[in-house]
Amino acid sequence: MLESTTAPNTAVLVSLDFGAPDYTESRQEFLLLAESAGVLVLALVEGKRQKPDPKTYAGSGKVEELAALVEELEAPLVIFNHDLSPAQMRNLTDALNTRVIDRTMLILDIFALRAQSHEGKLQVELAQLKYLASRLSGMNQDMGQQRHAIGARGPGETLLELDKRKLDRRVVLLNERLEKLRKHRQVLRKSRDRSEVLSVSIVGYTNAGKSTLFNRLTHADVYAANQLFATLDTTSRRLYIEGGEGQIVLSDTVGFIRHLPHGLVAAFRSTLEETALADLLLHVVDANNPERESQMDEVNKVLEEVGAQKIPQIIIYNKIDLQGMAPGVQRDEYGKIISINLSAKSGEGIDALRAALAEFRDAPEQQPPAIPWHPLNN
Ligand SMILES: Nc1nc2c(ncn2[C@@H]2O[C@H](COP(=O)(O)OP(=O)(O)OP(=O)(O)O)[C@@H](O)[C@H]2O)c(=O)[nH]1
Ligand SMILES: [Mg+2]
Repeated sequence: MLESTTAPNTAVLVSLDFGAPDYTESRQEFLLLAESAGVLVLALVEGKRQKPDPKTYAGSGKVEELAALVEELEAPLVIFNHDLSPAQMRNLTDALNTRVIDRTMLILDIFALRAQSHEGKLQVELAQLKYLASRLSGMNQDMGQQRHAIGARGPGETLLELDKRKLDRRVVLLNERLEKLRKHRQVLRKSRDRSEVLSVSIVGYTNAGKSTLFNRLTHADVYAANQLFATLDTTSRRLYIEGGEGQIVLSDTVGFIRHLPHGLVAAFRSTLEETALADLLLHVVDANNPERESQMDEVNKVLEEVGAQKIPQIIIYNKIDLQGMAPGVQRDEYGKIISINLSAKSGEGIDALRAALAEFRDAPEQQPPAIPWHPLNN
């Protein structure tokens, strides 16, 4: 609901360091998440702790510091880079005397902002309802008046008026609608299978450059931006590659992130299932990101959750223009393509990728995929 963000949202951000090795990256990611949600950051408050305080997460000293800052800056919102329990949320709301949201709510909000398709909107609403239902008690009572505020988009504004039964009914209804869409998708997929199309899905961490690569390959014009979760809906396009008979359909998908809210994975199951049914995955990695290894692990973890861990993968090391890396293909000792260095932005290395796709299309049996692949002439 982009139209609901007329006034800029300002907030104080809170990020606590519990000694995790990826803390710096997580903090950077948090800032980008806030920016992606359209938040104007008034201040970033940091601190070190051994473990979360059960009552207020941040501990009483930090909460005092925060309260003073919130008052001084007249901050209408505080966002935590962590997941808060309903009790913590309630205690913090009381102590800070302002609205408080956690990382999951922030991500859900970005999703609500970005959902374009009917299915995407239903999925986001379902995830929001499930999440908020478990946390009704932690919500600030004035949320009803803050309809345009971050964290209150989507079903948030009407939630407090709904009793639990109505809420459950809505969840059942949403599930039914999504199930119908899923069946429809299956029918489409069957006809696509019959027409012997090679389906290739672009997957990867958010902001890795998936949509830029998709546009580069298909000459499409899907939204690509330096934002987290710029893409929410799966887009598919036919890809023409010279030589060979079989057709290729390429899909751009939603990006993954560490600590992806659990309900979100469930809500996006049907879209992600599409990924799980692909013949080949192009796993796009921001080669320039110091956390690229852990980002790849995170992506593979989600792929496993949706049953896509056995699909052949080509790793795409993207953004080589930023590092001055050479474009090219890396193969293993059997000649199987492991990874390709390229720049979706400048186009360097794209020819190598097109050649790799043609190779996979025309001689899939020469690749040693983890699961038996159905040759096109099967
Ligand atoms: N320098 C450089 N920047 C790139 C390259 N590819 C993508 N980008 C930039 O990276 C940012 C993210 O690109 P997207 O294509 O939107 O990334 P995405 O993986 O689709 O992101 P989400 O949809 O948000 O998950 C944009 O600012 C792109 O311009 C590249 O090869 N080189
Ligand atoms: Mg994208």
